[in-house]
Amino acid sequence: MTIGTLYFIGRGRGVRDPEMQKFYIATIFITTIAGAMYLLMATGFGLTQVQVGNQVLDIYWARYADWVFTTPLLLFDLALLAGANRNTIATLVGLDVFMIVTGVIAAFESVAAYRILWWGISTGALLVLLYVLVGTLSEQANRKSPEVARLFSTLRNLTIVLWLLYPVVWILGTEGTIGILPLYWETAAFMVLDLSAKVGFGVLLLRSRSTLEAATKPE
Ligand code: RET
Repeated sequence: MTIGTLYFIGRGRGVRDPEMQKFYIATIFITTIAGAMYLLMATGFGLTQVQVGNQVLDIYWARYADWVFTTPLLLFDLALLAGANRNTIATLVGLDVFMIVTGVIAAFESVAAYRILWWGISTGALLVLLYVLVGTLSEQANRKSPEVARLFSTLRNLTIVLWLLYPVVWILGTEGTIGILPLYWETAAFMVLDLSAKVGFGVLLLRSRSTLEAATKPE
């Protein structure tokens, strides 16, 4: 995450246009926040325990602290690229924060059945969010130049695939209480997802300055 941050700072050097700077600011914050939250998890502070029946679950709460800030920033990047209006951005960010907060409730709930219930509510919000991404936001992106529309659809598809895997890892992992995926493998899976959804996403987004320039120009 830190290497990603430094790389994004490097890419952003010399960008003077305030509209274009938004992409760099958002993307740099994404990996900076994630780096800090991973440090928190590595040093043990980001971990807590929740008792569910006679099971004690290890919950990395720092994950949620990361996601509640970084996922809106990722959506902001996508919305900026698509040239979305404020209402669309507010809808996406609102759904996203709702998804993460209900995910937090799922993680801290001590009745196993209610954990699954909140997981379902959170997953429902994710599906609606992805629907807005595929519908409204894609429509807006298609009004942009072909290169912008192409970059948008690449990043949108990456987002759809990766984001859908989070609830799957969660329910199969320790949080889901079925324990198909032990904590070690769950942690590894989230790490790969986080790196791809943040650093991979950022590398693709900030790869071409001319595409970002085209995205910030009015249609
Ligand atoms: C939780 C659990 C409850 C159900 C759902 C979840 C979704 C999480 C998502 C996280 C995305 C994180 C990203 C991080 C940074 O790159 C909270 C796991 C639906 C979609 C993209």
